[in-house]
Formats: sequence, structure tokens, C-alpha cells
Amino acid sequence: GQLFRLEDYRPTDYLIPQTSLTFDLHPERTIVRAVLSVERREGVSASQPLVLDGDDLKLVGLTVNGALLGDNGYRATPERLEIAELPAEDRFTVEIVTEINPTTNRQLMGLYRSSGVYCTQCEAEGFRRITYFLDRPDVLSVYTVRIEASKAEAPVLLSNGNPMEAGDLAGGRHFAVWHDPHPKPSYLFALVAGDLGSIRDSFTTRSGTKVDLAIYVEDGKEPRALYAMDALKRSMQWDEEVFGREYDLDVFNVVAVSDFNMGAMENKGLNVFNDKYVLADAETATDTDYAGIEAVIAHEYFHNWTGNRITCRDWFQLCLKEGLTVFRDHEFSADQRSRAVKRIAEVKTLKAHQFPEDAGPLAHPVRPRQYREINNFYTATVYEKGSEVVRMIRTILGPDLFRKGMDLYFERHDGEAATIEDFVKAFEDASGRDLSQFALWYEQAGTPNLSVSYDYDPAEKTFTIELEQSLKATPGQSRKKPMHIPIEFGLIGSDGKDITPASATGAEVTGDVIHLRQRKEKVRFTGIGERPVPSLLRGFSAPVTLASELPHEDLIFLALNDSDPVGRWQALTKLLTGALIAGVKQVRGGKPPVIDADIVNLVGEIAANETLDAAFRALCLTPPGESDIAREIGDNIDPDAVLASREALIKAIAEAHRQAFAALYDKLANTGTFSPDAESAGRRALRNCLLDYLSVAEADPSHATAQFRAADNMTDRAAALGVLVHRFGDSDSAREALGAFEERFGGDPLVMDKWFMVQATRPGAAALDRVRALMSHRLFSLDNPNRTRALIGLFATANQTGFNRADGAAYDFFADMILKIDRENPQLAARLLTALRSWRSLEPVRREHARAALARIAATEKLSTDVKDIVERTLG
Ligand code: DPP
Ligand code: ZN
Repeated sequence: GQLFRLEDYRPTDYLIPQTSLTFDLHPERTIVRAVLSVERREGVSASQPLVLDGDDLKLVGLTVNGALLGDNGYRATPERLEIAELPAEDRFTVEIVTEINPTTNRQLMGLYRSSGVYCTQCEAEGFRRITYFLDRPDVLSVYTVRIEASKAEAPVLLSNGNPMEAGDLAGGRHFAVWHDPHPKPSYLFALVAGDLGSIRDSFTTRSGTKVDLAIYVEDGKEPRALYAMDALKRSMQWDEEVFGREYDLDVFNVVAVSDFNMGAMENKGLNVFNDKYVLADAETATDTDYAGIEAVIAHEYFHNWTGNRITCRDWFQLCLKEGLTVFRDHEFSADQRSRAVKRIAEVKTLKAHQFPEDAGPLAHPVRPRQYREINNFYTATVYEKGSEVVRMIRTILGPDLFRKGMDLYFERHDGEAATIEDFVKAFEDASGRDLSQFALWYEQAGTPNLSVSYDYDPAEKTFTIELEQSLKATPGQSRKKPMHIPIEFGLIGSDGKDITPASATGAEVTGDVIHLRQRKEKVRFTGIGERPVPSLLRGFSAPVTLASELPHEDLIFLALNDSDPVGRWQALTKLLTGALIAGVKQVRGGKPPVIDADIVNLVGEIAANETLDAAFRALCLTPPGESDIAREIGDNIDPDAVLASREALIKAIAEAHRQAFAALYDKLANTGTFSPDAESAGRRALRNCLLDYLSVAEADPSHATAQFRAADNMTDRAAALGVLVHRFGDSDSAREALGAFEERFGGDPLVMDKWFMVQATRPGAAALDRVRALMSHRLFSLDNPNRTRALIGLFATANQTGFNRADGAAYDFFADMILKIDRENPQLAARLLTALRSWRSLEPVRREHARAALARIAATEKLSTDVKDIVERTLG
């Protein structure tokens, strides 16, 4: 694959201010007529050819200003159309006719059919699979789209913008014309045509425009779209209130499709969604599903301003829209739910997905400087760390200047394709602060480590914090500069209250934020009458790892007393992780893990504290996962020892608190009808945690079976099924529950994904045979990304002991699957393959097996550029 570099950016010679497309839709032979009004940029000679991108295209017609070209006037290949014979005048019209086959398009990029519905996915470079175009985000065009299709096959015809006209045609066909007045890049183009049901609603913007809203789903599933509609209206309202952003078309359409590579896509006025992020009701969706729908609906809607109105100059700037939009959807969810609980969930996601990326061979800056395949850069680093960077800007500037900066950014760049420099400049200009050092967060890959030490001087009444930052080398970046790290902090007195220092000297302190800028800096606080317990990185104010020398008692104190719930959770996590790592060492030394009674008591104390949110307690009661423990250990990982250590801790907690947990479990029993709101979800989360502990303490599946049978909602049913399959997998109870679930939901593949997932994640070496067997289930198909991710993806990422079998058999199986999937859907294959990114941190025997599997993939002929890029970088 070709290497693309940020520094090679150059504007195009030609612009395409207007694009008119006509689709004559047929399942296997769709004709696309594109009429492009082309403009030559000033200073560009007429002898410069117009070079358009294509991918797998068949050209069937071409004229310039209505005239055919001579044989030497153009050159067309499936990947490129070069037109040399161009008029002398600076504006002309190019008409291109291509023929495409939506049915055989299994990459799910460009125009394809999903369960008989025509739909498109154009980000990042899918539009070039529809017609030849300047398929890059800095070429903005006003689109008019005419769709013609069989009325029986596709009664619904949708595209971007506003509907203009529609009518019948001969031969049982009909048409619709859509016009989008907002210039947009080709990656935001969308078309949907099919036989779909819909629900409708409306939203009136604060300036009084009524917007017609519709969500289209498979016929019969309309009631399951109601929650998504509710989330959409709340998103529209919130963006007006919090960011002052209004919607800008007469209609907003959302379509759910069942074959989709991503979560969803923000096409202007026509969002296309993976059905997983639209469909929900109590029967079929868990609380996690509801929260996911709310977040993704909001995310795609928020893109209308951050991504669509202001788009990216080039794909290196992807985080300009993604990091910012993730930040916006995080804030939305925080406002709709519990802010602290939401923040902890974000931190967990960041650590689980982004930290390993930053620590491994696929590490890259939030704004990468080079890529071979842009599809491989829709990563946790661009999205989640990108969001953290925006969050740090707000922490540094404070909410008011942050909003001022956002307003300035919108004002300056509306209608443009912008860069990270433009974004940062808006905040500098709005605040007067210098963010040049801060901007290194966009440039330097890797997770900085903060090591901290403390000194209390009772005579002087001073408390000194010494901070040191370090950042390891990452691929292509050996030397790193010190970063500007905002550290929210508190100094807690013995009464549990924060102490306000008289003064601070050394590193800059503004309010409750320490600004670390040098490699090593001290802050000295005066007027501190007693030795305080410091809480650093409150709210997880920067995406760093923290090595602090706080003693055990201080961590316990923080876990119980920090006024910041995130700080409390961080302290508890640190204690649990330390205990679990010690347990792993003991197991590997052939001894049973020694359990720390203080920690067991602490967990019980938090569980019983009814002044705390149930959702918060559920988070505290869930010990760090196996991959979290592995990440903290860092190298020479033995997943079996990790599991044994974790199970031993769970058993100790379960046995110590058996009575109390049983009483609390009963007390939290459902009353009334199901509601997906955050508080009810929190109670269910806590109760389902307790169910697991109880089942462990009792070594008996009867609580889980009873819950499974009585459940009136999917959260409780799926949680009970999880306990049965993971803890009592060989029992009749587990078999019966799996059978009952299949009987009830066997007609609904999306719901059956949970059934595949729970079995794929059952720990132990025998998982591989089960996964193999499940592949022949009638509902399983490697062609469908959701099915493949549920079974193969979850096995590889969420079953540490099953996937990392000591004999390497699961890696071999996985390599076979990757190669098979790669022939149909390279994007999906490449994404799955990242499951092996941490292979170097395994113990030597597993490491060698993993390396061999990767090497076998790398040695295969005809790999896609997607998989080739991932496998080569992973092997390093
Ligand atoms: N659809 C993806 C997202 O919204 C890519 N833009 O993040
Ligand atoms: Zn996005």
C-alpha cells in the first residue's frame, strides 16, 4: 500500500461546486449518472488533467460539456479516471456514467444491499465505489440526487437534504429527488432505498423551524425505535442549550440496517445506523444497549455541526470531528445520567481500549502523520483519547472560555474543511492562553506516566508534591517532549473535607488544577495544618498513568472519603489491582493467593453504603477485569494465573459478605414496570453484581435460574444467563437457560448476538471448540459484521483464557478466520485482527504461538491493504 503523509497535503487543482446524481437502482446492475460542475482553481493551467478517484468502477459513459472525448482525451481504470482533454474556460461540466453491482458488494463500502435494502457507506473512501470523484474531505459540493427504483422493491427512497419531488414512472418504477443545500464532502453522501417501516415525530428548533423526524427500520420493528427517537429529540434540545447549535434542514432521517461495519454514520440529514444502535425494548435490550443507543444517536446528530458544517481538511485531521464529537456525546450522556458514573465508565473504556493501543505496536498520535489505510485509523486513540484532549482544553480554560472558544471555532470555520491548528487557535484567541505546548497531545503517541511523591512538613505547615512525567518511545517517535498535563487535585483532611491551601508555589496552580509542564516539577502548598491525604487526577483529568507512593491506608481513606467519586473509584481500583497482581505472582509460584482482609472489608462497606448511587456501587463491586490486570502487569502474562487470582478475590468477597449481599439482592428486587432510566439501570447493575457473588458463595445456580425465569427485562435475563453459562456452564441449568433463550429469541439475530457472546466468553480452553461449533448455527454468518463480532470478536477480545490457550490452537483458528473474512470484508477483518496487538506482552510460549499465527497471515498472498497494514505494524 501507498504511504500517505500529512506534510504532502496539497489542495486540488479542480473544485466541484455542484454534483447531480441519478441512480437507476437494480439489485445487480445499478446505473449511476453523475453530472459534475467543475471549476479550475485560479493559476492552474488548462493542460492540468482532472484526475478522479475510483474503486472497482466500470465506466460506461463520459462527456465534457456534452461532447464525447477522443481516445487520447481520457484514461479510465477501475481505480482512476484521468481526463486530459479539457476546455480552456475555467468552468465546465463533466458527465460520468458508471455501472455498479450492489448485491455482490460484500465490503459494505459504497452502495450495497443489506437484507434487500439499498444503502450506502462512504466514509472514508466509499464514494469512489459509486462514481469517479475528487473523493477527499476538502472538496465540498452541493448535491442534488434523483433515485429511480421499483416501487414494490423500494417504496422508500431517501437521500441527503430536503425532499424536492417524487412520482411514478412506467414499468412499476418510481422516483424521488433530494436536494441538500449545504456543501459537503463526498464521504457524507448517502442513499437508502427499500421497503422499510418508520416512526415519525417532529422537533421545533429554538428559532421556530419545525423539523420532521423519521426513523426507518425493518417492517414490524417500529416500536423498538421509540427510545432512539426520544434520544434524538433530547440530543437536538441539548445541543441548542449547551453548545448553541441548531439543526439546519427541514427533515432529519435515521435508517437502521443490519449489515454495517461501523456503529453508525453521520451523513448529512440521513444518518445510517447499525440496527444494534437503534432497536431497543425491555424484552430485547439491556441497559447497556439503551445507553449505547442514546450515546450513538447523540454522537451522529452532534456531527451535524462538528464534522458536517465544519469538516476535516484531510483524513489526518479525523480527530477534529471524532474526538470532539465523542467529547460532546460524553457530556450529553453525563447530563442525562449520573455524571460521575458516566465518567468512570469513560475511564474504564479508555483504559481498556486506548491504553493498550498506546502501549503496543499500533500506537499512533491522536493526529497521525501517516497512514497506509485510513480505515485502520478509526481507533480508540483518535476517538477516545481525542475526546480526552478536548476535555483537557476545557479543564485548562474553564467552562466559560471553553464555550467562547467553541463559538469562535464555529463562527470562523462554518462551511469549511478545517485542521487541528484551526481548532486550537480558536481556543487560544478566545482565552489569550498559549496552547502550543498543550498541542503536543495531538502529536505525541503513548500514555504519559506521572510519578508522584509527597512531603509534609509539620513545622512549616507545608505540603509538597513532586511530579515527574515520562513518555516511552512509540513506533516512529523515539524522543518525546514534556507535555502540559492538567492535574485536578484535592488535599483531604482527617475529617474527610478538602483543605484550602493558603498559597501555592512552584508549578502553576489555577483553582484545583496543577499545570505540569516541565519534566519534573514541585508544588509547595502552605497553611496546611495537618498531614493531608492527596487526591490526584480527580475526574481523571488527564489520560495518564499515575504511579504514586501513597500507602495502603491512604488509598483506603480515599476510597471511602474522597469528595470526588472518580477519585474514590480510582483509589479502590488501585488497591484491588495491587491485590490481584500479588495474587497472580502467588499463583505462578504455585501457591494459593493470599487475600487482604482490609480490601474485602472495604468492598463490603461500599456495597452497604446506601448514600452512594447504586450504579457507582456496582462499578466498585466489579473487580478489574482479566485484561485490566494483564495491562497493569505489562509483560510475561499468563492469562490462566490472572483468572485464578481474580476468581480467588471474588470468592473471598462473596464468602465474607454472603449474608449481607443476599439481603441486599432481595431488597433491590424489581418493583413496577421496566424503565431504562439511569437510576433503575443502576439498581439492576448492582443487583446483578450481587447475583454473581451470591452464586459463587453458594456454589449453586439456583438464584441465577430463578432470576433467569422471572426476568421481565433483558438486562436481568442476560445477567442471569451470564452467571449460569460462565459459572455453571456444564450444568443442566445452563443448558436449559441457553435452550430457553434460543427458543424465545431464535427469530431475531440481533438479540441472538447476546447468546453467541455469552458462550464465546465462557472462560477456559474448551471455548475454542464451542466457538467452532457455534459457527454452524443457522443464524451465524461471517458475512454479517454483528454476528462475526459477537462470536469471533468477543472470543478474541473478551475471553482471555479461551483465546490465549497455551497450545496456540485459538490463534490458528483466529488466523484462518481473518484470512477468510478478509476476502469479503477487509475492514472487518483488519479491525478484528487488532485483538492480537498485545501479543508481545504474553509469556514466551503463548507469545511464540501468537507470532507464528501473525506471521502466517503476513505471508499470505492477496491480503487486503487493510489487513496487510495491521499485520505488518503488529509484527513491527
Ligand atoms: N460513523 C463513524 C462515527 O460517527 C465515523 N464517522 O464515528
Ligand atoms: Zn463520529
